[in-house]
Amino acid sequence: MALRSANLNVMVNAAQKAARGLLRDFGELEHLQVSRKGPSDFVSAADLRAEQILRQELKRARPGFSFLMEESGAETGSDPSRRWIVDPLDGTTNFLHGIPNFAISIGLEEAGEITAAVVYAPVLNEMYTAEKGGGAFLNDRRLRVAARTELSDALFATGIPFQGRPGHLTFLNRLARVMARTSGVRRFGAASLDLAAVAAGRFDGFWEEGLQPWDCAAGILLVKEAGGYVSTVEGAGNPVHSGSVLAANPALHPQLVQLIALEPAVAPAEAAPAEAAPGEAPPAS
Ligand code: 2AM
Ligand code: CA
Repeated sequence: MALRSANLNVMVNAAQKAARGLLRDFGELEHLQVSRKGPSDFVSAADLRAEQILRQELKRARPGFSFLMEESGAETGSDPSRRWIVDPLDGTTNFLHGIPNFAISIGLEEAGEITAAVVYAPVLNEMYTAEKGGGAFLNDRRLRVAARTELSDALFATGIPFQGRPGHLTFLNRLARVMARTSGVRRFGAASLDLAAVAAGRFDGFWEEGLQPWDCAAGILLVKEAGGYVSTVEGAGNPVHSGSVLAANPALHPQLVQLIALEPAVAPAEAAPAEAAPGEAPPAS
């Protein structure tokens, strides 16, 4: 295992402490289906409790650092050049539905650059860590992005623009192109873990737009420290604060950028409906 810096230790310890509450709440969820308020209020409360623990722990260890947190927003400390970027529960929808693909994500930004990262998926017992120049790790194992170089062999992850957000048709056109040329596309619903999976070589690449810094700051450092490239979907620019993220190994990164940038040949909405196979519902008309 790599020697962790004092800051990374603070981040790991805070994540482990907050995770205990999340695990307890995740276990409680199944009993809540009949409660009057419903499970989504319960999940919001779980999210807030986790954020409070993270805030407390990080502040106790580093009193002057600033914060950017999903629930409580930005807070400038006595040291404005160092900032924790925190998502207490990435993959909230998964959590709400009893799907264990959720994580705590903590990035440390120093002078505008992400220098340390923790993405912790407590149910999966996966602790991803990285430090600038020090490599990326899953628990004790050093990570390396996948070695595949052909789009046709490659498996990608993405995120679908969520309710109320524009860009669905653009997304569907891009998805159609990537689906047609690659080994497949997955959508797991937690951007921090999608990026961690790129770092681990499980996915060959990932793209998503409309993300917040707390969804992706830590995951981006994981990919870079595992030898991958990360940019915006357009292929240039800083992805952390633009919310547009494209990550892959060095061979596939330019190929994915190019494939996504192509003009649509046929809009998915224009495609002819397929005939129903035996045992399937007929296509809606
Ligand atoms: P969240 O679970 O913390 O909300 C999935 O596409 C990614 O988008 C997740 O990392 C998710 O983080 C983020 N996201 C942000 N706002 C969202 C919303 N309203 N609905 C679904 N996903 C959202
Ligand atoms: Ca999130």
